[in-house]
Amino acid sequence: MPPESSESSFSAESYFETQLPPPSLQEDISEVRDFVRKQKDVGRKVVLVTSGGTTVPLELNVVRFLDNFSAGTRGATSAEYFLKAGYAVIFMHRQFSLQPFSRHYSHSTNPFLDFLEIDPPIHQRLSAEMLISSPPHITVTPSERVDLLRVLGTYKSVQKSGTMHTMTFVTVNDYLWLLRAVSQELSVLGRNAMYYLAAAVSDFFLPRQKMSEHKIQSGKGSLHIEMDQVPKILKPMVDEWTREGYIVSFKLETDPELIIPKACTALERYGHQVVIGNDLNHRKYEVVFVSRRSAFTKRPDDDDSGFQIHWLRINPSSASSNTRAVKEIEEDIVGELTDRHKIWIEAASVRL
Ligand code: PAZ
Repeated sequence: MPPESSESSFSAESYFETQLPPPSLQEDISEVRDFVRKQKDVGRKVVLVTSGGTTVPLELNVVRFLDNFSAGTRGATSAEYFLKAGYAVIFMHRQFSLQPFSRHYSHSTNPFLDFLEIDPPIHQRLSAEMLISSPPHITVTPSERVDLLRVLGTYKSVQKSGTMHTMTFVTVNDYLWLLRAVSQELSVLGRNAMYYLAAAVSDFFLPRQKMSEHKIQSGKGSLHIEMDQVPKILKPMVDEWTREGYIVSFKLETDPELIIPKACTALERYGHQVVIGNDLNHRKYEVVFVSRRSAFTKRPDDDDSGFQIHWLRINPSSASSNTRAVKEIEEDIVGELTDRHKIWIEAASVRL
């Protein structure tokens, strides 16, 4: 039997009334405001990409916390494809999770020290004197140069154009406060804003009023913690925080049978534009787009249900978890979304 969960005692409103904002919130907001204004001035579309997992602290002076599996691959990879498609990107990610561009040289899968060479080769420790008097050159292993130049070149040009703004969260509380604030700032762009919510956000949390101030002590047998449900923020996001933005949420399941029904329920309940469903073990090569059917998004293969179901698949053997994957499914996800977003923007002018 799955564990039972009781009704959430927090609405989004009561959550923000009772839980404290992260200390840097005001600073973060003013940086985002500046970034959004610059993009608005040049008429660039902006996407907020959320990425990585959230923690749930168990103590106020936090020693222990719950976490989840997400490395931030989906978000970091998608951000690169959005930039390539001409969007400006607000990359809101879990601290230390993967980031666009540097993800190609992740310390665990492709450590950059492994393809740097000392020229001329030196096989001993370099003394401080040598480093100052005749420092050797550092070169890149020839077989790695093309890839590195491609990544580095794009990274530098994104930096120069100022089209990516990065911000970090750690806890689910940081995430919720930031998401609300960034959404409100982005709402000035109306339909030119997209929200791509790929972060793996905890469904449960411990309100600060129920947290122990200090490290939870052992010695009293097993530990029982009752968590509250994190408020469903997609509803206020659609109704209050954003104005006509294009909102894409993700639904992760481990039981594939649940993906489409749960995506449909979410669309009915919250009224946003797309749910992208994915199964934990197949997420690198298979996702499903679920959306409400409309005259603007109708496809020839649609059935008569109120929902449009569209699978995106790539060859599993080309979608290795290695950073040198031949093909990344995020390229197709972003391609599909940017097409849909364009139709969404054009639909507004048709209605006028
Ligand atoms: O970060 P990652 O690439 O390892 O995983 C991506 C993902 C599975 C977290 C994302 O595709 C997703 O489904 N996010 C939403 C998860 C959820 O809260 O249902």
